[in-house]
Amino acid sequence: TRTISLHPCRRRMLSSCTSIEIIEPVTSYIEERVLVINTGGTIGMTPHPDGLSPEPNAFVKNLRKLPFFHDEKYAKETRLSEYYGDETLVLPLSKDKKRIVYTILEYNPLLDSSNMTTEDWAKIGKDIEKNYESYDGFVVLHGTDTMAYTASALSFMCEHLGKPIIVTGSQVPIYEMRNDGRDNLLGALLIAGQFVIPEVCLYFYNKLYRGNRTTKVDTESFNAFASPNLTPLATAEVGITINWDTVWRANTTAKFQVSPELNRNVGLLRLFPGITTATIRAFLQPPMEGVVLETYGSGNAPDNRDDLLAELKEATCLRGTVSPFYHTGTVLLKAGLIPGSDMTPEAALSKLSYVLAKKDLCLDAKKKMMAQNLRGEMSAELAGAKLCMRDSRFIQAIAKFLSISCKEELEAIRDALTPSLACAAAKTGDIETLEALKEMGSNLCLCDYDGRTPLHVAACEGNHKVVEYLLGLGASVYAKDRYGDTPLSNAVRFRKKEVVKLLRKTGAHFSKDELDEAGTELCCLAACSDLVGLEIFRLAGADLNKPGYDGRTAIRVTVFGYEYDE
Ligand code: ASN
Repeated sequence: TRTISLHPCRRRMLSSCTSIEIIEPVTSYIEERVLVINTGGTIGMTPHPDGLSPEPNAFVKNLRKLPFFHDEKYAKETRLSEYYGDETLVLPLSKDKKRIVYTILEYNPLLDSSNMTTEDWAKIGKDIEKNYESYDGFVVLHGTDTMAYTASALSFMCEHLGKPIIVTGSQVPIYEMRNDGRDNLLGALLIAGQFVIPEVCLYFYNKLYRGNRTTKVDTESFNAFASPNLTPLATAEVGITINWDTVWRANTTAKFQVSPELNRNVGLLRLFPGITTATIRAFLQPPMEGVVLETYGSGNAPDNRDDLLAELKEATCLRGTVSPFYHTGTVLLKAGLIPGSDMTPEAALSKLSYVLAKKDLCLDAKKKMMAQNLRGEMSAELAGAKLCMRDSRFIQAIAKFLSISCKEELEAIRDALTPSLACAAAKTGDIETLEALKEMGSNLCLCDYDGRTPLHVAACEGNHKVVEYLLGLGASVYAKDRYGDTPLSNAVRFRKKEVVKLLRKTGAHFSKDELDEAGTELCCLAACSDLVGLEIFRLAGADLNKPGYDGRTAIRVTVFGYEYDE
């Protein structure tokens, strides 16, 4: 006998058939279904007198002959074609014991991606929507020339996405002996079928990228794409490693839908030295409704060109990678342009096209939407330390809530939150939480908004164990809060004798000012016969013979009292 985790109808069909030969012993198969939408591109092209062009009705037939793309034996045993049709193939069993059953939907005509338009993007989107519930993942075969545009556009059109959509293709047709098409298609199928990455991705040369972060950088190399501002979501080397910290998750409970309307009255204008006002004016003429402006450096434009700025002020544009370090950068902000953060031009343009097509939004709402991070296409302006997030459910939950898109942002959020959390844990003596924060990659020596470190707090509380734990992690006994207090001065003030001893053992000491001022403090303690207080000061390194503000020492006050001298 053997168990096959199949679609119930197919299982019924198989069980009613007595002629199936049972070859393998008890095995449990999980079938994952992937829809491959073949739009064209080099991957399926063959040579023609005028150069390479797409070959219709050949792709499935050819894949069927390749054993690593189709397990004929399994297909026969499970009567795959009978159930799903001739366009459906099945990969050999994956390392994780999964069967990826994929169906190829071939477009007619197949296109070189240079011929693609927004209508083609909408068609892909609609086909995914139509088939969304029947498949676990989607692969879109596409030419490389405009692949980054399509991947970006799909990422915006697909709202509340919960399944992987992976766009791929190749530099060399799959039919040639040396080609990159086989690896790219196989990698995309394996990822789409086995991992729930709810993003529109681009897979190329062993790397899975967030689609709206990519750009084509090479026409000669198999390594044709780059994601300049975001690390890959996954790498497929000996094993497939998913970088789950970076994977984008829609912050929503809404159902998947495709919004296929796109506004075509958008443009991409690259500034260049000496660009004329006439060029800009002509470019901004109706029917143009939105322009992505590619600027210099970190978002700079000439600040001595009032003519140019006046033209831009008239328009509503989106600025490319921007940080207003220079005066030449702030002039554009003042002209009313929306900063585009680190978006690629492809992502900025398709986002603009998507946002401008929203009929129910006013211009202000559209502007706001342009500045928002909708699908992880841009990074929030947060500095991030280079630490690994590993497995923090708490930070993940916050990230999800805030719609954080990348590892750097997660790290920045963690670094902003954990000092306060660690201080709170130190207050309650909760070493377990401190340990969990440390596991997350947090630095427990960092201070909160008041400059207070967990060691300051633990010292106030006199929690010997926590102090010991923090010192063991390298917490500094010299850290000063905004009031200039060290953990030692805190421990003295709160009369935590054992902690004072421990801190002193670790090298803590009073500052020169504290030593100078200690005389008066000691006299006060002596006047109240506070022996414990005096002892703590002594342990902290104070000189009991130090005179107070009026020249008297604590010993003198103890022996004679204040009244005596008066
Ligand atoms: N011209 C082809 C295309 O974009 C290039 C390719 O796929 N490598 O369709």
